[in-house]
Amino acid sequence: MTPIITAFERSPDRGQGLARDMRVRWALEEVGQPCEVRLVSFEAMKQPAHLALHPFGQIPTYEEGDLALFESGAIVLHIAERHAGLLPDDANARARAIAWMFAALNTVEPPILELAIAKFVEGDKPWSEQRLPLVKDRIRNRLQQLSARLGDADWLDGAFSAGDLMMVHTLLRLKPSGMLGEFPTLAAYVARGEARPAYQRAFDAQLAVFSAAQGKL
Ligand code: GTB
Repeated sequence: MTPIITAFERSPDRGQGLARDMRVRWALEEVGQPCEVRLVSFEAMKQPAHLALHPFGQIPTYEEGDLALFESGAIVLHIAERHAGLLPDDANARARAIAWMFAALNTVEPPILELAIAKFVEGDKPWSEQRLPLVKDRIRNRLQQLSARLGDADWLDGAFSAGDLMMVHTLLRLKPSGMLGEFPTLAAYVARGEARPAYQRAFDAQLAVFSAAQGKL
């Protein structure tokens, strides 16, 4: 059964692949599973039909037969558990790969999201200039720790896994800030992720949506 995912009709990132449908698209490409994509506007996301799929009125969602899922982490884990290619067979290595997925979402992503909020939501507040360096230092702390753990390995724990997919996509959100460049080990790690053919196919697919929407303007 071909799964259906949702994505922005017009992504605010202008097709840079930073929205979270990209993680799901990438995971599906890695395992060779085609999908249908239903595009939703910001308005439609807040309507009952979409809220029935996603209680917080966001993308991405994932439908497959009777199953409806939300949360990019849960969706990628579901894909990784049902198809070969994103989780190791060995039970302990599998558990560690899943731990890296959680680390991306619960430990590395929160300070990165704080930066987006500090810049785009709180940027006009009088205290914003004082807060920004603190937020950036919290990110640097995490990046330093992650960089030390990765060392000169290609991936976080053996072969590429769903943990790397989630971590690379989380780090990509930092690209516009230039902060990744301060950590060459992580910049190279992200570049390795981006160089994967599955990433490229997923990136091109989401960019095509943005380009088509631009054409309709
Ligand atoms: N925890 C959820 C998950 O991982 O699935 C978070 C989902 C989420 O934040 N979805 C966002 C959304 O639907 C899109 S991805 N927002 C609409 C709303 O809340 O009304 C977040 C995102 C948005 C924009 C950029 N960008 O422009 O760079 C990057 C990431």
